[in-house]
Amino acid sequence: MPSPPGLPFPRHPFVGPVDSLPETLWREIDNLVPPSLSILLPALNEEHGVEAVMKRIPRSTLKRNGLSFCVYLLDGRSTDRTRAVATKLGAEVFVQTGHGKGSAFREFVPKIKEDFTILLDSDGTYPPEAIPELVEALGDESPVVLGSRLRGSIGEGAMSGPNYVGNLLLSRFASFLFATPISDVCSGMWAFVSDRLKSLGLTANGFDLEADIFAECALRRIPILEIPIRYDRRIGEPKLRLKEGFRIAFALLKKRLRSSAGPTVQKRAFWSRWFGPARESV
Ligand SMILES: Nc1nc2c(ncn2[C@@H]2O[C@H](COP(=O)(O)OP(=O)(O)OP(=O)(O)O)[C@@H](O)[C@H]2O)c(=O)[nH]1
Ligand SMILES: [Mg+2]
Repeated sequence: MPSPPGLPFPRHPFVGPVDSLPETLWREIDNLVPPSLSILLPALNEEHGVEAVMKRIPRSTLKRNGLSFCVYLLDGRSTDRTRAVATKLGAEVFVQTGHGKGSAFREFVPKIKEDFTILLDSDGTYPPEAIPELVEALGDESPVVLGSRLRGSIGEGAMSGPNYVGNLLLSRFASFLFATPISDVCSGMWAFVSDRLKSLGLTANGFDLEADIFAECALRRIPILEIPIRYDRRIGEPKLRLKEGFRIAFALLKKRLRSSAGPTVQKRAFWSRWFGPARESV
């Protein structure tokens, strides 16, 4: 027998008197199961970064908040000690079969068992200390939470001038294209209610992952709550090149055009948003 919506585990097909337990009692039993969190760390040759990030995860705060959690390294077939370091520090390692950050994330999402999910880079740029705040902000009204660097603070040397302008322009472009405001579309720190995450039709393979998450949420009218975060200088070698900015802009445009050529309901919504309500044919 499936559990009622919102309850974390399926009921056992008990027979006899147990089966007739009142609904309220089932709810009380379910409330005793602590909510769970999966912390996803995509990594490609980040042996130093992953160590710093994992050591900074505020384990005692998470436990105090009643969250059970598991750390998963989403490894892009690193050739350094990334997997060994993560395993030593207690992460479960998942090695992707495809190429790119987006593809690693998409391969792993269907395997998520935990109620909530948090995604952050393993290069020490995003603050693991902010995980509890982002997860606490999740709820029915805010199933997706974004850690915004551009509304938060940026450490010295963490983001070059051209990179800052690029992030700002991409965020403005994304907001305009999807008629949905977002301050930092390329941020690598997101939190999700896992079921809502699984419902997104993500298609990104590389660094366009975050733009893809935003586009999918906008198209499905899933609200994104923004929380300002701090962004620090990266540990280790960057993998991102400047041309990725153009690739991300192109991916956003492609997704927007495809969606307006999609099912009739979506098409109507698109045209009526720009040109007023469509006339119904009789
Ligand atoms: N699994 C996996 N992770 C990757 C891959 N490429 C990059 N990553 C990870 O994705 C995260 C973001 O990559 P970065 O190179 O830091 O890119 P960025 O944060 O956009 O740019 P920087 O400003 O250089 O930090 C890092 O934790 C990388 O290790 C990949 O092909 N597979
Ligand atoms: Mg980075």
